[in-house]
Amino acid sequence: MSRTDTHCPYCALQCGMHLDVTETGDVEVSPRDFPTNMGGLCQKGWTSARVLTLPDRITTPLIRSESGELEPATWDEAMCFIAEKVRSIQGKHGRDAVGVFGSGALTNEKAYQLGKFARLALGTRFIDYNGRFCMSSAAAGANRTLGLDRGLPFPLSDVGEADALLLLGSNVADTMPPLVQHLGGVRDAGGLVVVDPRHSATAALTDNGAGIHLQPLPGSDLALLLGLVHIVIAQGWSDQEYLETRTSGWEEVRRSVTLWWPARVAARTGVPEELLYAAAEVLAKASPSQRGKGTVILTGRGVEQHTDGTDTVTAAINLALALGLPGRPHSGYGCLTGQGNGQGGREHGQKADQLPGYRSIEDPASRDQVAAVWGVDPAAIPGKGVPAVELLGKLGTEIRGLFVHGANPVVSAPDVGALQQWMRALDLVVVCDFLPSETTSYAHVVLPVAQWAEEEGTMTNLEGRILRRRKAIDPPPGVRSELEILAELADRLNSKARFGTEPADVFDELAHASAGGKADYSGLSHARLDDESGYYWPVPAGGASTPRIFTKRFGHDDGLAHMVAVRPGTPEDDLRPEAPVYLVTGRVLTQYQSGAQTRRVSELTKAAPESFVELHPTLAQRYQIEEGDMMSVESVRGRIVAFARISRGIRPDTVFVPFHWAGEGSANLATNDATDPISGMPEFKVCAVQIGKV
Ligand SMILES: Nc1nc2c(c(=O)[nH]1)N[C@H]1C(S)=C(S)[C@@H](COP(=O)(O)OP(=O)(O)OC[C@H]3O[C@@H](n4cnc5c(=O)[nH]c(N)nc54)[C@H](O)[C@@H]3O)O[C@H]1N2
Ligand SMILES: Nc1nc2c(c(=O)[nH]1)N[C@H]1C(S)=C(S)[C@@H](COP(=O)(O)OP(=O)(O)OC[C@H]3O[C@@H](n4cnc5c(=O)[nH]c(N)nc54)[C@H](O)[C@@H]3O)O[C@H]1N2
Ligand code: SF4
Ligand SMILES: [Mo]
Repeated sequence: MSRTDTHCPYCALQCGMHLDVTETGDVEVSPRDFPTNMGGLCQKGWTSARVLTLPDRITTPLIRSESGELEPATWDEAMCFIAEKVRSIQGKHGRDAVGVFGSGALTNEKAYQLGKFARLALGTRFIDYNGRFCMSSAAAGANRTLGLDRGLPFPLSDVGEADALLLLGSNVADTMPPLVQHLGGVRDAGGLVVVDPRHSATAALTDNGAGIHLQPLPGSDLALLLGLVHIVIAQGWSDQEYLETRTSGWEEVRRSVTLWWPARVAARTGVPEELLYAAAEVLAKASPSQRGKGTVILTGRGVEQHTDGTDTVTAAINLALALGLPGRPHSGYGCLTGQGNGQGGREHGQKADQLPGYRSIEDPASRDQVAAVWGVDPAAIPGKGVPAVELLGKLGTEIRGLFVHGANPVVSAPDVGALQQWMRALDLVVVCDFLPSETTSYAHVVLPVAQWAEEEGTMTNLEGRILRRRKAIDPPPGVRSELEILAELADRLNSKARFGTEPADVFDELAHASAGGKADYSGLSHARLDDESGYYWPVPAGGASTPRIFTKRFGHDDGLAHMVAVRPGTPEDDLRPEAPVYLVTGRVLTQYQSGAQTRRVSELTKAAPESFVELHPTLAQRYQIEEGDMMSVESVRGRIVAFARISRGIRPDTVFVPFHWAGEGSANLATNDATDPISGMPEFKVCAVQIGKV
C-alpha cells in the first residue's frame, strides 16, 4: 500500500486528505488534519476517489462523425482536426473568432497555461472562465475598496478566535461543512449572524441563542447593510480613529446612510427593526475598538450573484471599515471562495482582462514584463476580452469556435435555454474533460484529460494559501495532461512561444511571470511548497509568506481603504402580477456544481437524487401544491419542472431551486443573464417567476 498526502478535488476549503493505493490498485480516501478542515471531510470528499474509476470515464479522444455521433479517434487525428478547423475559422473570421472558457477547477499551472495558450497560440482576446459566475463581484468590491482581492485576507483560523461573525448569503454548513468547526467560538459567544432568505442549515446554527438569523427579501441585502451602518453610527460604535487614519471616503458613506433609518430598512427588507439593532450590537460589541475579541464579516454567493453584487460587497466592506475591522486581530472582511482553485484561477490570466500575477492586460509595464517571460513582442498579446456572459452571448456570431476546459456551462450558465441554441451554431467546440457532460454533447472534439489524483500541481485555497496537489496513481492509458495538450496544440498552430509540459516547470514560469504583481508567487516552487503546509501570497522572491495582508496598509497606492458610497437597486427581473414569486438558486450538501462529477456517485445521488423546488406551506397552499407534487417555476426565459419540497424555513414569497441538475429540472432554464455592470456577474440569485402545479 502507498500513501499520498493531498487535498480534495472539489471546493475551495481544499480539505487535507490521504490517498491510500491498495495492492489491487484501489484508491481509498481518509481525512488528514489540515488547518482548514481540522480532520473533517464532507461526503463529497469522502467519495471523491470514486470519480477516478467511473465506467464512463473518457479515455480516448472523440470526434463527431458525419452521423452526428462522438466516435473514438487517435490523438493525432483529433489534434489535426482541431488545428485545421481553428486555422479555417480564423482565416475566414479573424483570430478573435475562437474563444476559450476556463475554470476555477484548474490548477494554477493549467490556468496559467490556458491564458497563455489563448493569447499566444490562438491569438484571441476572448478568454474568460466560470469564476466569473462565482467570485467576480467579491473580487471587484475588494479591489475597488481594499485595493486587493484575496478571498480571505487572513487565515481561516482567525474566525475561530473571533466573537462575532456576519455571514451574508453563505450556507457553509452545506457548502463547506468542515468549516463549521471554526464557528464554535462565535456560537458560544452568541455572535453568529446569518443573512439568508432561507432558514438554511447554516442559519440553523444560530438557533438556541447561538446567534441571529436575518431573513431578508431576496436581493435586498444592500439596503440591510446600509441600515446596519446607520445603526452603528447612531449608537456611536464607529471607530473614528481608524476611519481617519486608515480610510478615505467615510464622509460620503456616512451621509449616504442617513436616509436608511431602521424602520425604512425593515420595510424594504422585511427584517424586523429589533433584529437589525440586535445584529448591529453583536457585531459592534465584539469588535476590537469596543475591546471585543474580534468581528469578521464574510460574503458568499447569496449576496454576490446579483446585478448589484459589487455594490453589496462594497457595502459589507464599508460596514467592516466603519467598525475598524480589516487588518485588526481576529477581524476583517473576507469572501468565501467557491471552487477548488477559485482563488488561483483568477490570478494567473484566464480572466478576460488579466495577465499572470493579477496584472492588468491593459497596463503597458505588465504587458512588457509578461511578454519578456513569454519571449514575444508585447504587441503580440491581445487586448482585453469580455466577461463570461458576454462571451457566451457572442457564440455563433462573432465567435465561431470555442475551447472549454473544466466547466459545464450548458448547465451552470444563466438562461441555458438561449446558450444551448448558440452552442449549436458553432463551427467548432472542443471540450477537455475526463467525463461526458451536457457540454461534451455539444462538442465536435472531446479530449480526455488526467484527473486530480493522477497529476502534480498547485491550488490556492480560500485563504490565499498555495497548496500542493499530488499524484497518487497513473492516469489510465490513452488520456493526456492538459499541459501536454495545450503544448501540442500550440505547436500545431505554429506558435513560436514555448509551452511547458511538466507542472513544476510551468509553475516556475508562472512564478517568474507573477513577480512584482499583486499575486506574487515568485518566491515559490513545487520544491519549496513541498516542505511546509502552505504559503500565503504574496511570496516575493526571497520573501516570506503573508498570512495577513492588511495589518499596516491596504492595496491602494496611498495605503488607505477607499470607501465608496453605494445605493440599493432592485432585481433586474422584479416581481409583477404575472410573476409574483422570487426564485433563488443555490446548492445542496451532496451535489457539486453542474453535477457532472457528483451525479455519477451513487452515495451522493441517493442523498440528493433530483432537482426540487423548496417552498413555504403558505405559498404551496395558495397554489394547491402538496409535498412531492410536480410543479413548474417559470420566468420569461424558461420553465423548470421539479417536485415540490415544502418547508417552513423559506420566506413565503420565495422558492429555492438547486442548480446541480440538467433537463427539465435545470434551475438555469429560468435564471436571468443580466449582469452586474462592474463585475460581469450574472443575477443567478434572484428573478421573478410564476409557479404552478403540473
Ligand atoms: N455541496 C456543495 N458545496 C459547494 C459547491 C457545490 O456545488 N456543492 N460549490 C462550491 C462553490 S464553486 C461555491 S461558489 C460555494 C458557494 O457557497 P454558498 O455561497 O454557501 O452557496 P449557495 O448555495 O450558492 O448560496 C448560499 C445561500 O445564499 C442564499 N441566497 C439566495 N439569494 C439570496 C439573497 O438575495 N440574499 C441572501 N442574503 N442570501 C441569498 C441561498 O438561500 C443559499 O442558502 O460552494 C462551494 N461548495
Ligand atoms: N443557478 C445557479 N447557477 C450557478 C450558480 C448558482 O449559485 N446558481 N453558481 C455558479 C458558480 S459559483 C460556479 S463556480 C459555476 C460552476 O459551474 P461549472 O463551471 O459548470 O462547474 P462544474 O460542474 O464544476 O464543471 C466542471 C467540469 O470540469 C471537469 N473538470 C474538473 N477538473 C478538471 C480539470 O482539471 N480539467 C478539465 N479539463 N476538466 C475538469 C468536470 O468533470 C466537469 O465536467 O456555476 C455557476 N452557476
Ligand atoms: S468541504 Fe470541500 S474540500 Fe472539504 S471535503 Fe467537502 S468538497 Fe472537499
Ligand atoms: Mo463558485
